[in-house]
Amino acid sequence: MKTIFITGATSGIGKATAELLAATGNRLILCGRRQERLTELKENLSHLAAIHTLCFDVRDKEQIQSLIDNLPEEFKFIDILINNAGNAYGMGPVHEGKLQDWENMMDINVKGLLYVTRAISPQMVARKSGHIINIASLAGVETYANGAVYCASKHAVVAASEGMRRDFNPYGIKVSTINPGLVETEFSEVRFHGDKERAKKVYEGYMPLSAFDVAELIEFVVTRPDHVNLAESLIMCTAQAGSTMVKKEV
Ligand code: NDP
Ligand code: 8X3
Repeated sequence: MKTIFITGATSGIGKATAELLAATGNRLILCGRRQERLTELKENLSHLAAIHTLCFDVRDKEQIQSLIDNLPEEFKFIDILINNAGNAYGMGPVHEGKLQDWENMMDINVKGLLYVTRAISPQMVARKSGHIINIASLAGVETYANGAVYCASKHAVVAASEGMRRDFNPYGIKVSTINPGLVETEFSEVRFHGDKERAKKVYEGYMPLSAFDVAELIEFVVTRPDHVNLAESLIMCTAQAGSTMVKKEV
């Protein structure tokens, strides 16, 4: 049994991962900003696994440190950190970009991931074991027009993960990056500021990945033997061949 800390567990990829990893009897620390969803998750999964929930914003570095420092005894030693919380905000050319959208993406996707990692990694270093999985994106591997800042934030996650793999190498800590292509979650709804119709269109005419498809890959990555690190994985639906190449039925 492993103690697994998942950020962004209230929706999409993080939620599906929590459900899958609970089913195999792990001890889970599930995080997000929406308390009602965390409560519901705990109610639904507690018969499968020990669940602790933490309601916080990954931008709040002081609160993160204090929550990690004050975890209940049973959940104190974190074996696996899944840095999944993140979103895109807005879509458009840089010269029309909304600064608040840019702040959100950089502060959540990049700095938030780093704050959580900074708070948890020292205990892994001290124990000389641990596994950090960073959810980046296909957008961390290639760029597309109207997505410059989201792509930049995910390229930063890929680069930070490579750096972490080097920093943690002396301590036997694994760092894995997972780069999904199009996954149907609440992602596009958040990107389009709550416009459900526009969000729905992103996934029309082809079968995108589901959150469960990505969760299965995450489960595979975290269950490899100690000497195996699946360092980087790219997962796309069959219809997708690149960020802007999707075969759609008309
Ligand atoms: P969802 O919008 O469904 O889920 C995002 C999760 O992140 C939610 O649980 C949300 O919880 C959490 N989150 C967002 N902002 C914060 C914050 N400031 N503090 C704490 N938690 C936060 O999207 P996905 O499941 O699709 O996205 C998960 C990850 O996968 C993201 O990093 C995304 O960039 C990445 N990804 C998504 C792809 C896609 O096509 N869907 C493709 C490639 C990568 P709450 O609102 O409760 O805080
Ligand atoms: C999310 C996938 O294509 O919207 O990372 O950038 S995409």
